[in-house]
Amino acid sequence: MSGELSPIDKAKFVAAKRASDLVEDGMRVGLGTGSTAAWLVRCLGERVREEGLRFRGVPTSTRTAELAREVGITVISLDEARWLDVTIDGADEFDGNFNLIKGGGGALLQEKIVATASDQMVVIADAAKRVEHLGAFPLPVEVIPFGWPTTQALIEEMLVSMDVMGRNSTLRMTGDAPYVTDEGNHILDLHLGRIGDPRQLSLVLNQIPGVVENGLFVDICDTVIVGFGDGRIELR
Ligand code: ABF
Repeated sequence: MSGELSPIDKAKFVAAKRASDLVEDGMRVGLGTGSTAAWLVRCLGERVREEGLRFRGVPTSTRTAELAREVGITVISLDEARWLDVTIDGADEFDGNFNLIKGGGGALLQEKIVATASDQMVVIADAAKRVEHLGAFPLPVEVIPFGWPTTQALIEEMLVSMDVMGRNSTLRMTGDAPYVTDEGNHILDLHLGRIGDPRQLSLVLNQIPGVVENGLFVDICDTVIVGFGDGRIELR
C-alpha cells in the first residue's frame, strides 16, 4: 500500500500504521481528517480486509466518511456511538505539552467533539509538526456566517489583550467564495505567530458571539506518534 513514498508521506504513513495497531475488535474509533488520517483509514481498511478486524468508526468529516466506507470500515455516527474508545487524528502543530492546533483541513468542530468524547486521543504527525510554541500555523476559528465581519472585528479587538505576536485574520476562501464547513459555517484563520497561553486564548475565543469553536486542542491529546521520513517513529 505504501509503495515508493516521498519522505513526508513516508513519515505520515509510518505514524498512521503504528496507530492502526492500537485498534482492537469491538472498539468504537474516532477517525480524523487530513492526509495523515487518510493513511490511518487506509491502514485500518487493510486490517479489516486481511485480518477480519471488526470495529466501528466515527468519521470527523464527510471526506473521511467516504474514504472509510470505500475501504470497508463500518461507519456509525457519534449519536450511535455516544462514547469512543479512542480517536486517532492528525494535527497542524503540537507542542511539548500535547497542545495542538488543528483545523487546517476545515474539520476542527467535528474533530474536537469526537476527540472530547473519547477515552483517549492519539495524534499522528510527521516530525515537522512539532513546535516549541504554537502559532506559526494560522489558528482556524469556525464562525457562523451571519455577521462574520463583526465577529472578526471582535476577535481582532480581543487579541490586543492576549499574549500573541500577530493579530490579523483572514476569511478562508475556496476560489471566490468563502469556505463552508460540514456544518455550514465559515473559517477565520488567525495569524498569531506565537501563542503564549493556548488555554486562555481558547477560552476567550469561545466566549465571543459568532464563534462556534476554535482549533486549539488543550488537555485533549494523550499521545503523539511522530513519524520520520526514514521510517522511524517516536511515541510521546
Ligand atoms: C486534520 O488534518 C486537522 O485538524 C489538521 O488540520 C490536518 C492535518 O492535515 P495533514 O495530516 O494533511 O497534515 O487532522
